[in-house]
Amino acid sequence: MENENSTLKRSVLLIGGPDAGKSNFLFRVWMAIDGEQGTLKKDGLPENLQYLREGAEQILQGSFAERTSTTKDVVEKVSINIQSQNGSGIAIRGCIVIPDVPGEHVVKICKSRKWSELWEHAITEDSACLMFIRADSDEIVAPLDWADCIELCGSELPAPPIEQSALNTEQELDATNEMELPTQVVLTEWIQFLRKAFTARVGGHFRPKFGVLIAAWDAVPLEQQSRGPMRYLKENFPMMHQFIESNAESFDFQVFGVSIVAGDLKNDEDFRKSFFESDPRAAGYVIHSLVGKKSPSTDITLPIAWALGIE
Ligand SMILES: Nc1nc2c(ncn2[C@@H]2O[C@H](COP(=O)(O)OP(=O)(O)OP(=O)(O)O)[C@@H](O)[C@H]2O)c(=O)[nH]1
Ligand SMILES: [Mg+2]
Repeated sequence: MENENSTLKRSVLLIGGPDAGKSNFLFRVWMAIDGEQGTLKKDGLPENLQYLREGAEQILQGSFAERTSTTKDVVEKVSINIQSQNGSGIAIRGCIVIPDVPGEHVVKICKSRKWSELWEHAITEDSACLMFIRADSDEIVAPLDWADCIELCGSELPAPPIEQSALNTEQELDATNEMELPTQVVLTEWIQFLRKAFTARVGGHFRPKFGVLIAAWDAVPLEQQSRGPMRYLKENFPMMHQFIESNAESFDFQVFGVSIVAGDLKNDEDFRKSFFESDPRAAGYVIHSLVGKKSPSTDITLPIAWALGIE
């Protein structure tokens, strides 16, 4: 990656429960890569062009793309060839592989506490993780208080009892019980599953990049927006926030706020009108603290570029 024209093959794992904003982010990122508007630019056409185009088309027509589980029952493994330059101006060409997995699958793995083949093979020294939480989603199972967490997880922060030796089949995952786990418990457990898998497959010394994306940042109440995404996490998902704060040696964490079109295409008709009046391909932003202080960026590819080590 440090040599001129160096190539990288990297995978970025999109992780999150149902309705967390993963697919819409992916489609919006493809629009930016395709239109060469951000840090990442396309280098040829991806294999899953149809899937990406259909999703992007829906957004351009003024609706959010549909939830993955309602439209398909297979995991879309998207690979996009990209070119970019790193901070020192060195040209980078590579391929990013992004599985777009229905959120139900992520929850089932947590409940069954068994890893699946898909994730096992996705963990390499070239992978980074982006975990999604969507502000204001009806699918978020409310945060618990500490006492409930301890009762559910057996300790203040849940230990990862995942069985990597016994990989789950999709049928086994389907048979998992229907108990509803709070979203922050699912996500915190997932961070630990991933750590365990990275340690087993790459080594304990490896410190993967791990971005937490608060999707639909436009739906966050204004006074919370002004305090930034890390504070949002602390106020709304305190257990997960504490886990991140106390495990900085295990992962290179960053928290982003992301709005794919800078408003709500579903519920805000005035916004929808203004979306068509301006350039729909240029809408959207990322709130980040990569330069120390909280800043906005119109480069929607930024979290992926960061995860690839390019930003
Ligand atoms: N206001 C607003 N809503 C968003 C944004 N991104 C996503 N949404 C909403 O979130 C819903 C779910 O987004 P998806 O991208 O389908 O979420 P997902 O994580 O892929 O969901 P599954 O496929 O069920 O795992 C969308 O239908 C939109 O209503 C955003 O930037 N702003
Ligand atoms: Mg989806």
